[in-house]
Amino acid sequence: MKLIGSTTSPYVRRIRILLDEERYEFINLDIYGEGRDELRRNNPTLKIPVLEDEGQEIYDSRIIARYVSAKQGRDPLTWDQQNQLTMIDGANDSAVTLLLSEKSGIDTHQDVMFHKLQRERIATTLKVLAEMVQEGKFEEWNYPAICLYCLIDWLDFRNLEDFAGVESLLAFRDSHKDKPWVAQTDPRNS
Ligand SMILES: N[C@@H](CCC(=O)N[C@@H](CS)C(=O)NCC(=O)O)C(=O)O
Repeated sequence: MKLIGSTTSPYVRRIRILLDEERYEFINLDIYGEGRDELRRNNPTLKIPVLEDEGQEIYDSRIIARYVSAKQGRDPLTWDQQNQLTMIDGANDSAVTLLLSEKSGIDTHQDVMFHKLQRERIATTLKVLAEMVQEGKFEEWNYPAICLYCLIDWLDFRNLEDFAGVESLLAFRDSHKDKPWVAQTDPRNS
């Protein structure tokens, strides 16, 4: 099994944590620099993660997680868990968009519809996710909880969110930060 990704991507980190003790090769690419040709050879959507296993290539963390979970004999996600993932991915995709805009020299704090829509989505999803944490809906350390962890820790790592009013998300993050695969995949140590 081979996982193509980077040490900073929250989408890759969730798969690395899910893979846990599995034996696999990790290819760490700089997808905006010298690793881009390798990415072009492996995924026409030009995104990470990509998983390769027994001649099968799989794109997108959500599909990779389905593949890995099935191999590990885990139960499929419930519809409510799928909705949790959709909220986490909604916030994560919008935050990646804001980060790439900033890296492109665009001021994302201007009064521009596109950036306001991203910020609104991040705010609405984080609010609901914070309420779910308070209600105990992320108590079990399962795939949605891993994804939430990777999102919150990445927003903090990239200084993209001040977490005002959604402090329970930081408390959730802190309660899991010393777990073995979590600590080993901390993007700050890469
Ligand atoms: N839906 C995808 C999103 C993956 C994604 O956006 N990965 C980022 C890295 S954090 C990426 O490859 N971005 C490249 C780009 O947007 O050009 C998944 O869950 O795997």
